[in-house]
Amino acid sequence: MPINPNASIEITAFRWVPEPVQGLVRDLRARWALEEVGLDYRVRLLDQQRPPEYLLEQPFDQVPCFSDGKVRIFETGAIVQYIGEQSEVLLPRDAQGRYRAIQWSYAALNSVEPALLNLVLIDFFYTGEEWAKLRRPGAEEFARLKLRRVSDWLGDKQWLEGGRFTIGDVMMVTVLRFVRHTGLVAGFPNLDAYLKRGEARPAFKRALADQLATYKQHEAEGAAA
Ligand SMILES: N[C@@H](CCC(=O)N[C@@H](CS)C(=O)NCC(=O)O)C(=O)O
Repeated sequence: MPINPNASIEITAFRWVPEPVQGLVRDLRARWALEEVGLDYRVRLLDQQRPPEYLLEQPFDQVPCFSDGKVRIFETGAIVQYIGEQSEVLLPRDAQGRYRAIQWSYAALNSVEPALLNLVLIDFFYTGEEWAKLRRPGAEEFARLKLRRVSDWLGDKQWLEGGRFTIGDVMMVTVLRFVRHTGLVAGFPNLDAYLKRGEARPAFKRALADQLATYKQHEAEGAAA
C-alpha cells in the first residue's frame, strides 16, 4: 500500500471533484506509476480554490505536482517518466526500449489526448450550446481517427510495445479513459481490451481506489462548496 503519510514523495491532488470527472483527474497517472514501481507516497490535498503560492509550483494552477526531496516537477508526462526512471519496471534500460516507451508517452499526450479532450469539453462543459452541437460530429470523427491509429498500431499486441508494460501504457490508458462516457473505444475491440487490461492491473486498481476514497471522504464538503 504505497500511500504513507511519512513518505518523502509527495504528489498534489484535489480533495474533491464532481462525479463525472472522478477517476479521470490526472494525479491518477502519478499514483498508478508509483504503485507499479512500489514507491511510497503521500498526497497533499488541494481545494478547487488553490492558494496563490501554488502557482510557484504549478504555473497553470493544476494537479498533480510531484516532489521527492530531489526534484520538484509538474506535468504528468515528466512526473511519470521520472517515476519510471527509478526502476526497470516501467522503463526499459536499453536506449531503444526506453525511448520507445517515452515516445508513446508523448504520443498519448500530444497526438491522442487533445482530440479526446475536445469531446470532453463539448460534452461536459459546453453541453447544449449551439456551436458545440455543430462542432461535435467533426470532433467525434477526429477522436475516432486517433483511436483507429492507436488500434491499428496495437493490433494483437498486449501493450503498445508488445509484451512489456511501460510508462507509455500508463499515459495511453489514462488518456483513453477520458472518453469513457462515449462508446468510442468500444468501437475498437482490441483497444477496448487493451484499456480493460490496463484497468485490471492491481496497481491501477489501488491508485484509482485511493483517489476515489479521498473524494468519498470529502464528499460533504465538496457538495457544500
Ligand atoms: N498537462 C497537464 C494537465 C494537468 C491538468 O489538466 N490537471 C487538471 C486536473 S486533471 C487540473 O488541475 N485542472 C484544474 C484547472 O485547470 O484549473 C498534466 O498532464 O499534468
